[in-house]
Order: sequence, then C-alpha cells, then structure tokens
Amino acid sequence: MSLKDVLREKIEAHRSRTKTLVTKHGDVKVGEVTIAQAIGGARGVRCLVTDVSYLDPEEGIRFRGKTIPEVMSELPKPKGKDYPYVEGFWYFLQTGEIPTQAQALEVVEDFKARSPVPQYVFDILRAMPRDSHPMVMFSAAIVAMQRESKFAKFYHEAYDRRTAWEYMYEDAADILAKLPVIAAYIYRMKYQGDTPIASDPDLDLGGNFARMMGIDSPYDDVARMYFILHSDHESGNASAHTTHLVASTLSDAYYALSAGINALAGPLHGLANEEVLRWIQDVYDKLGGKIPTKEDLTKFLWDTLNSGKVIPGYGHAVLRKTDPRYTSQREYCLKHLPDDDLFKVVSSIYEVAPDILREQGKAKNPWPNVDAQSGVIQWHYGIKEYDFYTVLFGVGRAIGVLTNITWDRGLGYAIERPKSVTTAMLEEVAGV
Ligand code: NMX
Ligand code: MLT
Repeated sequence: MSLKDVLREKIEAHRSRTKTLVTKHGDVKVGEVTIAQAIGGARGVRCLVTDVSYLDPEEGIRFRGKTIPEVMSELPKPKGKDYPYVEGFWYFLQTGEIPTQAQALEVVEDFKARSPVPQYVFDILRAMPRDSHPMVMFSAAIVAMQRESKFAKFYHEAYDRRTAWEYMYEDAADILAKLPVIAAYIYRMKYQGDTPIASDPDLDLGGNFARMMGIDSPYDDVARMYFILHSDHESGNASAHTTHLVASTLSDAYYALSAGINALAGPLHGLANEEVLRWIQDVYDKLGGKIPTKEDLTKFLWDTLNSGKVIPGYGHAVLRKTDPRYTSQREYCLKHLPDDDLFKVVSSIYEVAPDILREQGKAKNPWPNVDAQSGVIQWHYGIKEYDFYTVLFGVGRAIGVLTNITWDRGLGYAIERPKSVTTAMLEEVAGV
C-alpha cells in the first residue's frame, strides 16, 4: 500500500474517535485557565490536539510515541549511513507506522518527482535585495508558490470536507520535496558567490541537500539528523501553532507554512540558534579572538542577563530538563568533532549557564534547548553564515507542521477562534 493509502485508512479509522469525544464527551473539562495563563502566553493551557508528537516536560519529545534514539535506530537508512531517510520519517510521522526500506524508497521516488521548483521562484529570490534575511527569502518563496496549490483549486472547484485532507497532503508533499532545493539555492546565491548546484536525481533528500549545499559527506547524515530532530515539538510552539491556525481557516499549506516560518523567525523561537552563534562571536570579539575560558563565559553570561537580555539556547516553555534534541546533537559532536573549538565553548557554556540561570532565579528551566547545540555542527561543516541556520530549522519544522495540517483536515478540525476578555473583566473575576 502507498503512504497515501495507509494514511487514508488511518484517518478514516481515527475520525470516529474524534467524533465520539466531541459529541458524547464534549463537556468534560481538560483543565482550567488562570489569569496568569491568559496574560502569559497561554502557557500550559491544554487546548490543542495532535497525535503526531507529544512533549513531556521531563523526558522531552516523542514522535508518534517514539523517543529520538528509537526513531534514529528503527527507521530505515540509506546504505552505509547512520541516520534515517527523511522521506521514511515523513512516512512515519504521517501514518504512525515504521516504513519498510521499500516504503521509504517509494517516498524517495515520489519526492524526486515533486521536487522541481518553478523558475519564477528563483526569479523572485533573485529580484530580492541580496541582504534580505534568508528567512524572508524562504518564507517569500513558499508563499509565492501558492498558485500551485491543489487544495485551493479543489476548494474552488469541488470542495468536499471528507476528501479535503488528500489535497492538503498533496500540497504538503509538494512543498516539502521542494524546500531543500529552495533552501540550498538561497544559501548558494546569497553566501557562495551565486553558484547554485543542481540536484542529483540518484540521491535521497538528505544526500541531495548536502550536494546542493556543496558540502561533502557526512553532511548528508547531518542534514538527515538535523531535519528529523527539528521536525515537530507538539502543537503549541509558535511555528506549529501558527501553521495550524492559518490552515484552520481553510487556507492552503503554502499560506499556512509561510506564516509558520515567519513565527519561527523570532529570536525567542527558531532564530535563537542564530543568536547563540552571534552571542559566542560577540564574546570572541570582546576577547580579541581568544577562546573564552569558563571564567570569561561566566562574566559574559552575567553581563547578558544584567543587560536585560536572555541567554539564547537556554530555557523552554514546556521542558524542565536538558532538551533530548540538544543531547542527540551533543552525542554527534562527541563522536565526530570532539576537538572542535566551538564545540568546547558550547560545552563550557553548558557547564556554567544552568547554575547562573538558577542563581538569577527567573527562568523556570535553566537547561539548554535544541538551539544551544545546533549551530556548532553547521559551523563545523563550513556553514558559518549563522543567519542561515533558522532556514535549516524551517526545512525540518515543515515535516511536522505539514503532517499536522494534513491530519487537521482529515479530522475536520474547526477554525481556531479562542475567546478574549478585557482587563476589566479579569479584575472583576479577581475581585480587585
Ligand atoms: N535567559 C534569561 N532569562 C530567561 C531565559 C533565558 N534563557 N529563559 C527564560 N528567562 C526569563 C524569561 O524571559 C522570563 O522573564 P520575565 O519574567 O522578566 O519576563 C522568566 O525567565 C520566566 O520565563 P519562563 O517561564 O522560564 O520561560 P517562557 O516560557 O516565558 O519562555 C523561552 C520560554 C524559550 C522563550 C525562554 O526560555 C527564552 O527566552 N529562552 C532564550 C531564547 C531561546 O533559546 N529560544 C529558543 C526556544 C527553542 N526554540 O527553538 O524555539
Ligand atoms: C520548538 O522546537 O518549537 C521549540 O523547542 C519551542 C517550543 O517547543 O515551544
């Protein structure tokens, strides 16, 4: 059975569960909302539903019930490689089933057919000021392709909510297959003297991305690892939530993903991986190029906090332990680049930052998140233009959010529209 046939079975089987919950148990409370939550970014409010991934504060992320080590070991891999096919991971996230090698390869072939990017996208990118942020270019390229949307066409010509997910899936797969081509094009155009590299039809998504970036093995495995690790973090994070919100209006996947990418571009969200490198380079500059010691880092961390800024790469809205995505990338570094100077600096920050954040007493989670470690690996393989890092995060994040909006349509989730209240109403409830 093809991925889409498996998905059809899964979605149809799941619909009755959703329907029963809404029609028979719709009044059951899942939680309550406090004033602090209403003002404080809805932290901890349980009002989103997804089965694609779940984030436990202590354990970290599970994709379709599996931990990161389980995903990395159980999914099929290209011959001689350490990390799974991104295409097989897409199959897994969409269906919840581990694909066989043949099923993963079927998606590899399907994505190849979907990967050509319309020429007008390159023309648009080339017409933009070269110093536009790469996230602006990335988001613009995605929304520019909206005219290709099969969902939008279906909506206007023959809309039927029962089959709407199929068109959402088509758009989702079309977009994901093109994103590595667009990301690599932006990189080569903007930072490598405008020297785009053509894709290789014999390679999988990770291998092809490394080739189009112009970086040798093991960067293909780095790409697979990176895209999988950044794919999903349940539904409440800003990029996933934005994508879901926009798609809930029956906007298509092009509009929705472009919006989600814009959310990812905030420094408190995905842009933090760029900020980590910016912060470290700033420390180097202030020390005249000397590698900072733990004492130097302690001083700079306090200076950062005392100037009212956050320590990028540390803290989390949900997690209360070291992010397993940080740990997974750290393990990669320990194996492949233990002597890298930047890795040593990042490790030293890990040794001092949690105590400093605890002493400062504000952050609820003093531990590192995914962004604290990801830049080191990219830097090591030659991507020193750190404002590009969030684009890489965006390619990965697309896997999760596009899966989520496919299921949103499959299960007929409603347009999102929470209720707002006024400050006076809160004061009245609080009795002030
Ligand atoms: N450095 C300094 N202060 C911090 C940090 C940090 N790393 N993390 C949290 N705080 C502060 C936070 O700014 C807030 O201060 P105030 O009361 O003055 O507004 C206070 O601690 C309480 O915040 P929390 O409840 O612990 O965190 P919240 O859920 O509001 O925010 C983050 C979560 C991730 C936005 C926050 O920890 C942060 O700004 N971290 C640094 C940026 C970062 O690494 N973002 C990437 C997150 C992962 N991603 O890829 O998206
Ligand atoms: C993410 O991957 O989206 C970040 O860790 C932020 C979050 O989960 O809130």
